[in-house]
Amino acid sequence: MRAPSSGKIKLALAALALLLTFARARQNIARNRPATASSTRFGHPSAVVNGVVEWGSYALHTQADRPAWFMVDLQGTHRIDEVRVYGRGDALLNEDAPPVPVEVSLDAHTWKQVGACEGVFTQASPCQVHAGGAPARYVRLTYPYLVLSEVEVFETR
Ligand SMILES: [Ca+2]
Repeated sequence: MRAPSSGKIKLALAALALLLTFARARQNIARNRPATASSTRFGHPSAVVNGVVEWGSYALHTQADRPAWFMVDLQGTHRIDEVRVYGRGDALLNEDAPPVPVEVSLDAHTWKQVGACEGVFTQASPCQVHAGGAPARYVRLTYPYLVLSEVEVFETR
């Protein structure tokens, strides 16, 4: 039996590394989950979890409900590692305004704030809130009004 060439070994190792990268890639558990909002001026809440950043635009613009809220139902309890929030692409949501609290809940009644989007966050530089493994079925953002492109949720491993 002939030993495999070093080229074949390198190719096999590269393929293995690629497989491991995909296996370890974090899955956005909010994608295509049921999403609701306090109101809709433009767009639709479902577009905030459609897996697409609406570059130069946005997915949902609520009314100025003071506070407006957006919520996604993960349809099961997960330990939340990170919530990532992509703002609007045509302007800034929170140029000089208070932070956007990020809350989690098991029942959509009792909420726990796990962090907040502070300062300016955009499509190219989304807000990243680390939730420390907090158990949650629901994730909610509140603000005087909301204009969002995408919300991603990642669980701990
Ligand atoms: Ca989107």
